[in-house]
Amino acid sequence: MLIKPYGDTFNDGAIQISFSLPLPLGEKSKKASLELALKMGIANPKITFTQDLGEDFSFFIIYGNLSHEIDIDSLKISEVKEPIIDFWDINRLIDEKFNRKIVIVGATIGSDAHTVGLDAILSAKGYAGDVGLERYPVFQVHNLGSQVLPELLLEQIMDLQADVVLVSQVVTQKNIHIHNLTQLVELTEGAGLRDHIILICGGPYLSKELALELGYDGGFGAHSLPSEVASFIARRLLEKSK
Ligand code: B12
Repeated sequence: MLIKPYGDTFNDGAIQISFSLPLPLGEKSKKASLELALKMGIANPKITFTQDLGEDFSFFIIYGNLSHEIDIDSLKISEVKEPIIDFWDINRLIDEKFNRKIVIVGATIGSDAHTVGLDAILSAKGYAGDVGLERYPVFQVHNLGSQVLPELLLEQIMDLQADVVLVSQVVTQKNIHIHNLTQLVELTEGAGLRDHIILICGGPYLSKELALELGYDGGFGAHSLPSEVASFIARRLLEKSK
């Protein structure tokens, strides 16, 4: 089945896009924005908003009709969500198996200062009505905050004897997240720790596939819930202890 976005009438392809150009606002940059829209397959492009950003940059919002369509039957979805384990079951299962608290260390690594996502997963308050990992009696959570260099995180992993390490990467400009995440894996491998910890990364532009590719046990993207992460940790811990 072929589908298109729609606005006024079904399958009219109506979309709105926005972008900035490295040109001052003027007739040339307006023409360039329309030409770019046409090249993107947007028919009848109209400029609905412009702004001079100063220093020879300009901003455009363009409305038009997308000519591309997508065959939804050809799409293969590989990310199947793992089932959630109930809060009380997680605490019971871990307590029965390990009879101690599981040490979780979390940080935002590199120069990344975005803490809201990591806090959403770790803090007792949680996210979207879902309690965070600090609320689970079987977890002992150490939230190291933001801008933790991978080398320092490694030290903390060793000092705190972490079972689980959660790292957040929100900034992906110039692939800085790939660099930071790879460095952390290499450091844990170098220290002979990789097989002893569960390493998880998260952030709005991360996926499970990318996480596995980079050598992580799991990866969580936009809108992840603490209960999904807690369930993943519980399942992984139990599998590893078999
Ligand atoms: C708030 C914010 C800031 C605040 C951060 C304050 C703080 N203490 O966190 C401040 C003002 C400091 C900031 C600064 C910058 N920001 Co900013 N920021 C945002 C903003 C508006 C919201 C982010 C947020 O809080 N989301 C809410 C949380 C709950 O969502 P989340 O992060 O996705 O987290 C969820 C999941 O991703 C996941 N998750 C996240 N981490 C983890 C970790 C683990 C282990 C797990 C399991 C799950 C998980 O679970 C969370 C809950 O579902 C976004 C734009 C946007 N609307 O998203 C830009 C945004 C993230 N920022 C951006 C940029 C570029 C910057 C700056 C570079 C800007 C600049 N030129 O100075 C600086 C960078 C500073 C630095 N050194 O990192 C870009 C990033 C683009 C990119 N892909 O690289 C964005 C997307 C804005 C944009 N559209 O350009 N920012």
